[in-house]
Amino acid sequence: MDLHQFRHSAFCEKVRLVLAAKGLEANLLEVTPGLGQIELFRLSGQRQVPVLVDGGEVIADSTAIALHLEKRHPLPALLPADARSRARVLLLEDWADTALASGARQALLQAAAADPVLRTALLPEATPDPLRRVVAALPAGLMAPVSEAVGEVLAPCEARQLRRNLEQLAVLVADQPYLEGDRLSLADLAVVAQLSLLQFPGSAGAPLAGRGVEGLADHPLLATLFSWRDRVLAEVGRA
Ligand SMILES: N[C@@H](CCC(=O)N[C@@H](CS)C(=O)NCC(=O)O)C(=O)O
Repeated sequence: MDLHQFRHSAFCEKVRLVLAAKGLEANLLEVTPGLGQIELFRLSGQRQVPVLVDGGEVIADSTAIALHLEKRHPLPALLPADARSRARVLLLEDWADTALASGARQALLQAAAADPVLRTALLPEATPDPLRRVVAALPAGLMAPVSEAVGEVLAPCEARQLRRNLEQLAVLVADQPYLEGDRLSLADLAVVAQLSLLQFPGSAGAPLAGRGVEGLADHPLLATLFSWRDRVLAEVGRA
């Protein structure tokens, strides 16, 4: 299998986690933003990552990929057999992929505008060194209005709602190992993937590991949530 990806995309991380949970391996092919996406369009009919090529099948979208893998490799199951439980998993997964994903992405971009280490580490692998240096040297005062202009800033009420939702998640995992039922599911993996944008796990390597969005990555009420995230990563062998 080939996984066309962006290294730092949470949706690609979600697929990598599904592969890891099922003990599967895929060649990770880094897509160059822009030019590489034209190739991706030729391959899949759309330009977003992740795209999985499995034999003759080309599958775009992290949920479609997860469902494809679940069908091809049913064990260990990431979707419960019970219909109600499965419905809760799919609803949670969709919440993680939409509201949580959008809040986490905007919060990270906002944090990166203020943190030169964060924003250079997030640049695509192929970024030439001179451009990296230019990006690192951009003053935060210049970055903020650009982020605002392209709508990539969380309004204070959205930032508050993101924090509250994360606090609710922390309550859910404080005394149970999984978001739904008594085994790992797609809901856990979808949430874990997005949480990695807010506080980068050890596997992100230096200088990203442990860094993240100030006020969330270091929020005392969210410590349980990030420990749960690390435990889930360890369970799929990604600690
Ligand atoms: N619903 C899609 C979302 C995928 C997505 O948003 N991918 C982003 C990277 S995180 C992307 O490819 N962005 C590039 C673009 O839109 O041009 C999924 O679950 O896979």
